[in-house]
Amino acid sequence: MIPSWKRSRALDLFDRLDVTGSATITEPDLQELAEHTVVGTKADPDSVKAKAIRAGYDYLWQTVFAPMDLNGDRQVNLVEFEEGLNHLDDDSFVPAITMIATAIFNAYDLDENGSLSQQEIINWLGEYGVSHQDALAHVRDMDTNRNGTVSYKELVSAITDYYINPEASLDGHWMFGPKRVTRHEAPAEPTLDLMPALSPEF
Ligand SMILES: [Ca+2]
Ligand SMILES: [Ca+2]
Ligand SMILES: [Ca+2]
Repeated sequence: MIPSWKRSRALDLFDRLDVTGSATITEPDLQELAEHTVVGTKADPDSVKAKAIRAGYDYLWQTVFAPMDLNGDRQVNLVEFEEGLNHLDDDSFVPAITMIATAIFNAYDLDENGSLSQQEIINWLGEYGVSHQDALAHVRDMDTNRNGTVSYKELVSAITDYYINPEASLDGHWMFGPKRVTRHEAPAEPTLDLMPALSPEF
């Protein structure tokens, strides 16, 4: 059972998933997200890698979002979404997220060496409008064994942790779009805080 979701996280995710701006999440939203990801990988649209990405988002729709549609209009509105999130269980969510993470990992591991280098991650997140600096910060977040690259295991645990652990500080939302607020942004008011932008625990 996934612990209850913070409303702010739920709202942010809803917004990212609703790419068509219809105030509902629909199958075409997921298809558009898949296509955006395919374009980002620069993989041949007919390649096995591209098909795996589409299959991941399709599976996510079928197993996670379609069941949230309580009134059967093939759209998940915000009320249905929040209700659905709070009844989500690992059995449906984790396999779907893992499937997409696997597809993304394979598509962006361009040299197929089984890990994502800093440059491969910069290529990937750059497609979502994530800055070079933020992409490097993501690498540091995900690279838990600090060997300078992100393994498949590190990637999947970064993504699943974000959704399953409400206290997780890791940002897993880039699967669904650009990072919007970063911890590197300058404070609104000048302060005397002289701490470095990256805290040592990262
Ligand atoms: Ca509905
Ligand atoms: Ca690689
Ligand atoms: Ca690593």
